[in-house]
Amino acid sequence: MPTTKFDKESIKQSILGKLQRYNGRSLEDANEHQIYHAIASTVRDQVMQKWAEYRKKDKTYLGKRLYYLSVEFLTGRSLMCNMLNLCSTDAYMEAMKELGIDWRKVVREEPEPGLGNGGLGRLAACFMDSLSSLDIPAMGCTIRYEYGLFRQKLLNGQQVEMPDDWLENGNVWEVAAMEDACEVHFGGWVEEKQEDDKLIFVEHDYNTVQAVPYDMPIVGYDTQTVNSLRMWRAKSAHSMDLKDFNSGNYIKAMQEEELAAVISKVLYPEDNHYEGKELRLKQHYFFTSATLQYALKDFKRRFGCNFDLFPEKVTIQINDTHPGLAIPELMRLLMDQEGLGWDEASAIVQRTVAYTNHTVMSEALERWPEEMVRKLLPRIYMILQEINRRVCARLANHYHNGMDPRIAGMAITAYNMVHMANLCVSMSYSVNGVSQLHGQILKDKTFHDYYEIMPEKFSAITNGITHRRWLMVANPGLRDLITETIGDKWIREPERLHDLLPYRDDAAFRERFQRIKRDNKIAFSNMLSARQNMTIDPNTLVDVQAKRLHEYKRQLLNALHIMVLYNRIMDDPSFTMQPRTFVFGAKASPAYYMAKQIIRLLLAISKLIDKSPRAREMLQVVFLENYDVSSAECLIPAADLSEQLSLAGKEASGTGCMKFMMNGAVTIGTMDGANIEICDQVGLDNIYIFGMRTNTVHDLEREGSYQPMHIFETNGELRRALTQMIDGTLFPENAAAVQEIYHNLLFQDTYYVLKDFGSYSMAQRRVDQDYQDREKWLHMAITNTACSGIFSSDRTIREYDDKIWHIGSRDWTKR
Ligand code: 26Q
Repeated sequence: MPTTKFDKESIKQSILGKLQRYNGRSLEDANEHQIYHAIASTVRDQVMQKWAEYRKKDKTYLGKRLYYLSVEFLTGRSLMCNMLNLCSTDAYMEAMKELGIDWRKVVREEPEPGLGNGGLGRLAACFMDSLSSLDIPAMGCTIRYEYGLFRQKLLNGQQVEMPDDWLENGNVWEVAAMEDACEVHFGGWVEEKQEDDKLIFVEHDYNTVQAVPYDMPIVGYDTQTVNSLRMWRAKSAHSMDLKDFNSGNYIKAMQEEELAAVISKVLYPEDNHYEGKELRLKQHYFFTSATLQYALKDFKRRFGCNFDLFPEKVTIQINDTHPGLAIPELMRLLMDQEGLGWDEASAIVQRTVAYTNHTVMSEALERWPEEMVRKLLPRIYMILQEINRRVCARLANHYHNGMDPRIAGMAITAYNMVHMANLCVSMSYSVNGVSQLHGQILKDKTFHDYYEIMPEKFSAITNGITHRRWLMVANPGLRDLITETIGDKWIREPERLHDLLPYRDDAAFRERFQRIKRDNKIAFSNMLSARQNMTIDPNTLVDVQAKRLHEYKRQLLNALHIMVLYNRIMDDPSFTMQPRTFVFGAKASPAYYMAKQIIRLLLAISKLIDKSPRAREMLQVVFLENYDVSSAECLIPAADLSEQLSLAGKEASGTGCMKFMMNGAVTIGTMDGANIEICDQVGLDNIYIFGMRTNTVHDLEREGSYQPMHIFETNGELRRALTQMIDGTLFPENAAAVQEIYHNLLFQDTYYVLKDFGSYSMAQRRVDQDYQDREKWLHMAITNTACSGIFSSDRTIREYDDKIWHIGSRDWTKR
């Protein structure tokens, strides 16, 4: 098959042709959505051609494959990244220009697949981009949620959730793979019977759900690889037939369809928080089981029943514990379907599954009531019990004491709960943390007892972000400046961004760097004006905190600091400061009351400042509605200051911090997660570090004697800002609106906001002074971009491959 050409002229013809064929329209009377669809379909043709070529070669591939299982993939829009990775951006840009199409308007028409909450889901998406770009054969596996993360509206000073019907107008980037549809079973009971000296297990009376995969192509940057992101959709296993219809079972059949389809209906909006909902357990088992059935089928196609080879040919990386049922499910398939014994099956699993932990917050640790698991997944439950029995027996043996108190903490089932993290640690061959500090905390605290027994399993691999989306696509101005300055080698080897370091002192380079930042602020302001009817002043310092709303991330530190600035301005007519625009982007989980209260507080602060012309000269607070991947791509390149305020020891890594840094924002942050490594890269002169260190926090937590009231009593500025939450200053109509925040901070302050406030406020003073020294600030900003290469997810994926997977890049010269 000849390769179709995708030069400017053929692109133009293709776009016009598609408009005519799909819509019966010429360009002049097509709307933006129709034009988007025509362009996306043209790009899609090119992707499909590559995909077909890749698949053909992949059929004969006999090496190892990665399955990356994650309950979330926050991919963001695909159009621009696909153009980039196909190396067609220039041709498309010229074609669009000649057709008089404004690409910025077209891009906006693509619905964003919001199939994730935050960091964990976005990490999975960055990993897919890097895997394909490094020619590593991999499949991402997840759920095709009909509704992604809710759309956030701000109404009457509060967050309101709306459904995210992202599939409403179809999805150009997916293809159903009916040939790989399979069945997943729930409920029923298990018969144990003897068959030729062998105990076998037969499942009865279960409910069947059909799992249908939809594949999304993941194109590598200038490579031949097109991996797939496989999204499983649940539907009823029984198709309705005429008999049902006539016998009055039509309604029943419809109800069955509804019951099955609900499994892939909606993404749970909880981030870093666990709730033991049965439907969620169903979701986890549903996509894990479907994925493993497929992995086994593909293995058998390649190697028959030679299961000894399985761990050499398949690696299953589980993104947190959510797909942890892969462990008992693989055992079930190997034993009940393939006839292997327990020991063989268990040995295979323990050489195949690798686990990444993403949080040390106890409220996020996944635990399921045993009774729920037993009822919903009876065979899986039996296997879990047997795993538990063997693990505990081994521990008893190890401690020479069956009653050792450590055993209960390490057991898979204890106190009527199934403890997923313990299952994953005990049965995986690798357990990794997502930053150096986090990896250390896993060893010292979270999984300390396991670490003592099996230290070789543990590692720390610092997260990364794809510099293709987060720099090349999101910030074309900076991308071009970099390439003009140091050539284009940095694209394949992002650590070469270091070559920019000497240009920190080059006046012409600085000037252009500053100009690009300013243009990005204007572009952000334009987006704001279109979306929320607001603008920002591009001459101000743009100070951004954008991430999920959570108490441990301490948006409250930022809020209190803004109130302190407001009071200084209002109290002292001679007070001046560098004018600042504070931007917040954050969704709160709908059931997380405190988080929603904090949004109310931020909106009230914004309103208070807007009312005062004097304060508005120096301050503006913007709450960006519905923060998502697309708005992040516009916001992050506009930022001067990146707020990373988590309590030390709580943010496993953070990845937003890396995106800001790469785009030339300077970080103000605690010694937590990846901030520490950013600090290692840029040095203390190019970052604002404040607050307690992890060991101090841990000491305070142990002592339990922290009294935030003492700080309230001694710090007047802070006391005033806190009091304004409840004295009618912020909420004139309802002074008690956010009183829980006030009380919490004064009497509890679980995340030591008051404790760290003084240090934060001092760091902010330095920011204010330094920003006014333009040369100094630019020097810092450029240093941040120049040192950000190590945070490319290409480095992260190489590390996973070297330390955990051992797959290697595909060598396209061999079969
Ligand atoms: C728990 C139990 C049952 C069901 C769901 C959950 C659940 C869901 C989402 C638990 C946690 C999450 C999300 C976690 C998350 O996003 N963690 C972030 O992961 C990033 C990538 O490694 C890190 O950079 C962040 O520090 C971490 O907070």
